[in-house]
Amino acid sequence: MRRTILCGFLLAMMIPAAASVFPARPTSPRPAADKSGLILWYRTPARADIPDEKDGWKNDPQWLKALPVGNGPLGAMVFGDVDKERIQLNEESVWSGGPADNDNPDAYPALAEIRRLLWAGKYREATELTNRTQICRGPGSGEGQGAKVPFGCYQTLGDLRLDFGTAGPYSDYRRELDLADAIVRVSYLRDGVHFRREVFASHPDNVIAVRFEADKRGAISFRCTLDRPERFATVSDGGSLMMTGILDDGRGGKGLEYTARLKAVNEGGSVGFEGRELVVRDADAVTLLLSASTDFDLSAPGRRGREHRLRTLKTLEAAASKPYAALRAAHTADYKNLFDRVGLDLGGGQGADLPTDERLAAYARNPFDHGLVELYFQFGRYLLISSSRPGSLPANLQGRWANKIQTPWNCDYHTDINVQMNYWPAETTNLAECQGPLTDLIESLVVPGTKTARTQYHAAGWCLHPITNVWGFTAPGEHPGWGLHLGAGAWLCQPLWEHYAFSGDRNYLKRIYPVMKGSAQFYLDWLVEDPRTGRLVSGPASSPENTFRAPDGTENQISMGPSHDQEVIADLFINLIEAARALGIRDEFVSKVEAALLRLAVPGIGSDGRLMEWAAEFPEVEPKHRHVSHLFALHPGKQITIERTPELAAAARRSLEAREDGGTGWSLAWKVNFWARLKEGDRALRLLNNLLKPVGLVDVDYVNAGGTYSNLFCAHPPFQIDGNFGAAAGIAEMLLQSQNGDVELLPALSAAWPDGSVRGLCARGGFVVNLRWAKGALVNAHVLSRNGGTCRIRYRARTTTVETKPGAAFDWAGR
Ligand code: FUC
Repeated sequence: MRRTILCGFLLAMMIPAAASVFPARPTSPRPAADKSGLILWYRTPARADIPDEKDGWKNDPQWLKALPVGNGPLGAMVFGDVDKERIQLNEESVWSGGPADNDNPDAYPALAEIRRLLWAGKYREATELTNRTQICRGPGSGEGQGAKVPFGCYQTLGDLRLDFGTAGPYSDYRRELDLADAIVRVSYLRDGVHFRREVFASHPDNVIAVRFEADKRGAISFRCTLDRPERFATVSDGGSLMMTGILDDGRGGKGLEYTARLKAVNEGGSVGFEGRELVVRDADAVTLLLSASTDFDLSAPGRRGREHRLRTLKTLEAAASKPYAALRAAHTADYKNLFDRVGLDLGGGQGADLPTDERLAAYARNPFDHGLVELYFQFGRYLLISSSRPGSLPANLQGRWANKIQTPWNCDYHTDINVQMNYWPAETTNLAECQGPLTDLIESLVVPGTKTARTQYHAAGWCLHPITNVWGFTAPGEHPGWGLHLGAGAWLCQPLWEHYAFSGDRNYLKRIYPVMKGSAQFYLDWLVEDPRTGRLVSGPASSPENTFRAPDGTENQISMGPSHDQEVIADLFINLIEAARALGIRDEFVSKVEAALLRLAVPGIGSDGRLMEWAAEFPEVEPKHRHVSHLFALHPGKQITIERTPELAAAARRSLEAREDGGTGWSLAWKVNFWARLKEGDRALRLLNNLLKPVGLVDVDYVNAGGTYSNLFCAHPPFQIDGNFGAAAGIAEMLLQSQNGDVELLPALSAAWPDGSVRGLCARGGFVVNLRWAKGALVNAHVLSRNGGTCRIRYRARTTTVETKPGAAFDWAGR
């Protein structure tokens, strides 16, 4: 059985205006969505004296207790130990490897035969040929162990280690991460003296600042140094410590160079250097400042050449010339400008009295501490602000925080769900600027992706597969089962379009239109006509990363026209047509895309009522597989909706039921969003609660044990940040949706949150929405229109249309 999923979306719906729209008072009162209790806090330190594993996938229990700070390019994990502090450091471009040519010219000559075999039902033969030909040339990602091959690996910058030379008892210990000002604080009492530390990563000054204070003069003494698990030398250099090194280029040669510099600014006492240690004696207060960089340059040929030695020195000197209070004030003002745009109140409160690790455990027993959901939501926003700023690299698999040399999956950019999910909250939770690095990365893929498209597939335009890195890797992976995801390019174009849909920024649209066009160009060449149906299909292709049992008995991933590819390509084509319309482009190319869109094969509904994952009803080998790629059109796509494609929405629901409510961290987060799109708030919350399940720090059950570590990092496991971002987006999606062309209020409010408010969520069309609800029903919506234009606003079955002026707001009570 087949249903068309496309026409519904293409029809613009006009719904007549209704009454009860009030212009807002000039200064609308803020709903009570401003919480002071946005704090992660703990009664014990993360221990600094237990070494991490240098490589691999095992969790490091102490590191997962530490607390993250970041400013975009720089990140740090603060342990807060008392006698020996450890601050593990990251810089965005500390990547081993280098540019490589992995495109495989053997791919194209085999394509036609693979397609023929697949259509003839000869899956075994097709797979054998695919496995031999549709893969990258050379070592590729090193099967996820890329540290020593050219693909490379995102790595730790190293550690700032402090030794206070103390021992013995202390009391009144507390460490916290305050999301309100993005500062980690540590305090304790020893021998009658109160010691306090503060750590933050300043975006305006591009340094990490570590402040030590005590309520007794001359009480602060320590020795500190910078080190790294490998490839480093630390020396004192004109009043600062300098750690330098050269990373592995994966070919036995010299990779990126890095520099990290540390300076101490003391009040009282003295600062000196002994060997590779910086020594502070008897100070009243001290500020340590750290700057770091590599010679990586995304826009340079070979992606290298940025001056970093002098730049890090200048950055450090500039920061050191400012009083600590000024540095701190600049940091908080800059951070708050982003963070304070959104407030969420789900009626939580009491739980904040418990340390966060205990709170998480208590929530698993009794999930009524809605303040924890507020905290988790805002923590997601905090992490995005901290790992992705204009001009930085995008947030990778661990955001910015990674403590190893060989990090899991190379801590790269996976493009078959993970990097996209990282950016789901950017638009809806009012952090659109933080999306900038993703746009830059995608643009940087066009040149290498054009070569890949040409070499592998003799196709125009650009393409990529399920992984990329900072070096512009666009070839397939080492095995087609996971590595032949050609839907990635279309999927990456979606956040580009969405940025325009939310902002209405035509200059941005002009900038990214060629990127979308290049991707569409590729698919026009790549799609082939299915001889049985006459429809256009993608293939050979996998449905990321799921396996089916083929009619010939083989366990297989490769087929023609899996639903996921068909859906992402449809999404791209639809968005491209809209983009062309918005830019007034009417040319032959757009006509070709329109014609291809109408010929695209669309997902079917199986005999069991589920949305089909493949073009045929293959049984899955792993029915609860973590990827749910064939539901892309439900979320983050928009082609399946309850209103316009009710049968497909019902089929998607069946598929979700069959996948059940478990999964890895990001899989659970995705399911929160799916259920929100199906407008089932309680089910969405159930998934969120599964994600908030505390996860042990030691054992890694990589497949099906997603949850949350005590520092609120998402457990894939191991730690992977996409679930943090996906869940933050999912919570927003429960409260506001706009993919349907209207601004829908409280579409998936859970009965567990009867009273609450949210401030500052964003809807497509440039609308910023504040909501208040009570007893499960909307009390008031306050909508600010950034760009003017028509706002069709909706609550349950009620809809009204408001013509807005730029900068003006209106109130609506849903009646
Ligand atoms: C994809 C997923 C895995 C993991 C990895 C980084 O391969 O299937 O679960 O998230 O990316």
